[in-house]
Amino acid sequence: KTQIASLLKSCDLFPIPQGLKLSYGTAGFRGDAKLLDSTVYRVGILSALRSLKLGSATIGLMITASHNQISDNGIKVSDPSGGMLSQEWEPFADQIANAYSPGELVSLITQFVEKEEIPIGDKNGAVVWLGRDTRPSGESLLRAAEIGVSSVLGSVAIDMGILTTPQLHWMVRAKNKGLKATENDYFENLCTTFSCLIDLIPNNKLEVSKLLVDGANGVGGEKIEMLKGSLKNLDLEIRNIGRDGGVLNEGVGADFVQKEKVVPLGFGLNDVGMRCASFDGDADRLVYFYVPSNSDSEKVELLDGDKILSLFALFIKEQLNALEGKHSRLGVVQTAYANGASTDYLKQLGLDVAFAKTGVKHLHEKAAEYDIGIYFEANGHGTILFSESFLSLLVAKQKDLTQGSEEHKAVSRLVAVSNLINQAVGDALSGLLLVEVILQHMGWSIQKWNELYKDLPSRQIKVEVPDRTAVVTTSSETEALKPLGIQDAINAEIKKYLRGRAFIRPSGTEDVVRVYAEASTQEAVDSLAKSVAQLVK
Ligand code: NG1
Ligand code: ZN
Repeated sequence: KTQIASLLKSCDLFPIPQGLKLSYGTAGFRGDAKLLDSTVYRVGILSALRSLKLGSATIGLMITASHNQISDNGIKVSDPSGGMLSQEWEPFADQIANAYSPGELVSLITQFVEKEEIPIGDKNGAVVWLGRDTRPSGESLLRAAEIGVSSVLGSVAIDMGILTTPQLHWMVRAKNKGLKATENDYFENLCTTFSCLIDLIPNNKLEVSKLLVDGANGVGGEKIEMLKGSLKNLDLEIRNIGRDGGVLNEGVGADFVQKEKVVPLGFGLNDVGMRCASFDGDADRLVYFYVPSNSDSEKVELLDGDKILSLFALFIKEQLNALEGKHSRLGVVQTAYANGASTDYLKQLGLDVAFAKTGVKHLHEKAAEYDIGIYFEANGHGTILFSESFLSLLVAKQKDLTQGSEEHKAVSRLVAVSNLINQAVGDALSGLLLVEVILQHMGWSIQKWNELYKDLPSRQIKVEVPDRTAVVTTSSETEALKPLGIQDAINAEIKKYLRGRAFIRPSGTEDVVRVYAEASTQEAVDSLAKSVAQLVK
């Protein structure tokens, strides 16, 4: 009864806006920040319940809308493992986010608590760590989340301040493993493991050229700036840190560079040939690019998530090849948005290439099936997962082998990579450090790395439609089942083009239907994408 009274009281503070309809989607709830108080408050309640259900394990709650415009915001939940909220709880998240009256909300919660046998009022309460990106709306939304958490009896919400999404996931994971879990520990871990990998580079005499970083005017630029002084063998120049009037994600950031394939603001012809990296608004995506030397326009050569994946795969494979004994299972995971040329390249390397649905929760799950699973979305979100059992094997080997032997070095590199790279979720900071180490290891420039394979010309278009749920796809997302007949029409278009490929899919984060197309030339692919978009309209 006290619990119900507490919920009813706090619920009145956050009335749900008229007509609001939200879905947990590919990456939590997102929308216009002004409409999200009630949603964030309710997800606060959910995360407290999740913690109670899992024996008071620490849950993370991140307030961000990633690469979306600054006036948007959103919320996503990190499970104790540091991964995304278990998909089994998503329907409950949808229900409570959309519950219209306080009465309905409380009754949904009561039913769910009973069904899941969640121990409310036990000695140990819930623990929820809250983080937010640099959006101005973040602070008041964070307060709403705190009130949501605290309205579940005995629960504590801890404000961890402004963080990148992957930092919060990393901290939650570390905390639940009983490891050091502050932001400082996160930074320290990056520095030590990076330096360890640098020391393992064979005859490293390379003069390292400067790396230019586009911080998307968001939290990632700020954080890498804090790290900058402590990184040996890396010369960084960070732009778009969000001072000097730059606006978050506006003409800057990984999403912009990947979709438009032009330089972000603050970069231009003066930077010809330089190695550049771009983060998204919450620093869980990373892409690289350079301005080609023959350029007289804003166009860049893009090295996207697929190319980062290929670089990582090549390096990991090289280390695994140096190991004797047990055959290890290395797999890579992509989505339908992966460039066809990257898939061909990875297969030709002899790798096991698996496909997952869009959204990291799907890729992560698949990658966890391997000893080492590398996953990346083309947009630059990805990481490398090491299975617990394979990692213990490596650690044991590292102790047994003779120091200084090639095999010992290879094992040490793999162990260091497992510590450097964020095991919870894609992380632009740790991803950048790994790319930099590998390029130094190989002695490669960004241009040389880009030559691994040549992207097939591709085009992505967003189509605004009255109801995006009218598009229903197969589980692989590459064929549309509804509207009836549309797939036949798409197939007929594809047939007209050499190496043509195209598919449509409703976005899980924006109110649009996405069209993706590939073909042998840019003119061809633009025309293919356009005609498919016409079919959607
Ligand atoms: P949607 O809007 O569902 O396509 C987008 C990205 C996903 C993922 C999420 C979360 C594409 C095609 N889709 O999802 O890969 O990153 O945002 O940020 O890039
Ligand atoms: Zn993001």
